[in-house]
Amino acid sequence: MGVLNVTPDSFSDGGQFLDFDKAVAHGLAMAEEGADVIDVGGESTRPGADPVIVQDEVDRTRPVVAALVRQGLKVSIDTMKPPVARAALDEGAWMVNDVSGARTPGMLGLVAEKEAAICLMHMKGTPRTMQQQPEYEDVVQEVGEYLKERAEAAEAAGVKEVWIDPGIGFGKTTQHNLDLIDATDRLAAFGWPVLVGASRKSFIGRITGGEDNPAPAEHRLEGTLVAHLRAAELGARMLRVHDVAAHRRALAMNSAWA
Ligand code: HH2
Repeated sequence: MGVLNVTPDSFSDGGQFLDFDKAVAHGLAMAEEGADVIDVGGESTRPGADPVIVQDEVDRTRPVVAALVRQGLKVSIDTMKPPVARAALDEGAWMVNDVSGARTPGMLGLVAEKEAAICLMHMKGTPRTMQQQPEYEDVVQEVGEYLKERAEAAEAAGVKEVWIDPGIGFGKTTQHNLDLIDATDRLAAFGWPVLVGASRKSFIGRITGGEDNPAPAEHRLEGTLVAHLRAAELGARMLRVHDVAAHRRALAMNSAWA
């Protein structure tokens, strides 16, 4: 899954694809590089990000989704807001990728009605507050129980294709992120396909550059690849990535031993 942020403020590529033509060109380029799905988002969820009003988010994402669907691409819409999801689904999007686990009333019913897929992600708190000293008794247990509860709610609402995602970096310390990636097999054992998104996230910068001198987003590719290959080995079925070509090469090499 290639990341396409149509936002001014995403943490690693904010502002690069706010322009319609640039966004569509980047989506097509990622598909060319081997992305099976393009994840279009119109609101940054980086720690501390300000919420975006609904109409702005629709205006940013809808034309891009429509253009990519017209080109034959499989598109997901990264949103927590049912009206934004509806606009994208009306344009032919395949999946709603909801970082809040589809807790907004009406979201699950909408996805069921449109016969779309959903990705349910775990987040502790909101993007504004989530990195303020997150604590868990047992992070894997807690995230697993949450995802199971949300996936069962989605199925009860009539959604036919459900994906789950531990939400790397969403209300988690470095150690929580490492533990969750290492527990991909335990999450996969629930039976729903698992999506993992560690791409360029700040814990990778802290590990590879050090706590005092974290590596900036543009120097996090190697760390991202190692984290994602580990998740893939443990059963992740989709990886949400900014650097598609590098991931295709790394995955091809990794599978040479299979
Ligand atoms: N991470 C981000 C956004 N959406 N969706 C899923 N399912 N899983 C993730 O891990 C995930 C996600 C954050 O990354 P990015 O889109 O690059 O940044 P921003 O939220 O600042 O736009």
